[in-house]
Amino acid sequence: MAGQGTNDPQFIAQTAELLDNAALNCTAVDQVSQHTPFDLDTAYAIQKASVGRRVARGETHIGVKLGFTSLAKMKQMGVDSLIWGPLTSAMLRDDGTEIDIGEFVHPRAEPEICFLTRKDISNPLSTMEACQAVDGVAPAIEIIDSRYQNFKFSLEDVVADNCSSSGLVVGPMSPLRGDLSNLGVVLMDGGHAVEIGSSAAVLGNPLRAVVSLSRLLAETGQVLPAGSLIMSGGATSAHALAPGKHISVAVHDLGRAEFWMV
Ligand code: OOG
Ligand code: MG
Repeated sequence: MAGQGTNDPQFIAQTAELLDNAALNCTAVDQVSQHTPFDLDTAYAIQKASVGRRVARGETHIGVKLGFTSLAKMKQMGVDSLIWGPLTSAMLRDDGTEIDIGEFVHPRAEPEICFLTRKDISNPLSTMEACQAVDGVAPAIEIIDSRYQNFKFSLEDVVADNCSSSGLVVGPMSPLRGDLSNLGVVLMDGGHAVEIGSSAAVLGNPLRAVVSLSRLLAETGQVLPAGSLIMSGGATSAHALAPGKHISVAVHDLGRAEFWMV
């Protein structure tokens, strides 16, 4: 959808600042596209500018996340296309740590599968090549936090808001062995299962997230350096967080990751 904001450098810079400040101040803002429509390319330009502001503050790139790789997530948020965005050093939290809810607007947790890359990725990979490009795989929890009121957005809005990226907790990395295509995934809140699914929910096999990402990198002429993390996308709907919650994810064969929200 083209619109007033499309390709307007001033609109791109201002919107990046608005969304970056909303994240810094933990305040929600109006959906940008409702005031000023803009297209998807412009949304990625805003994302790039807002991540650039993080980098200017000293954060470094640690990898990439994919979003809406499962039907559960697409249905929950009412969108239907895969999205992607950079992850930065400030987002990565230790497994088992306490995380302060005061750093977020209205955070939610998602059970994910995370990959660590062994090689630079810049060309389209087959599934076999994706296996060779990956050094390890881990159970992970993504903390998403939309900077928009009520977690309501269009596809363009959420891309501009760096795909709601906010935090990630990555469990122990294992070498890639065996089939990842149908591993049980459980998201627990206080030890009780609140979301139950399978790694199959993520594009039929989470390794396809690496394949999809390799195509996006090739299309946009970017290189994802070796040693990067790839978050393959929530396997189930996201779960709302509150202080006092102990959140954990268990993925069959891969183990667990957890944090305490305080
Ligand atoms: C956008 C982020 C989606 C996923 O794993 O599908 C995402 C959102 O739902 O706010 O991280
Ligand atoms: Mg996610």
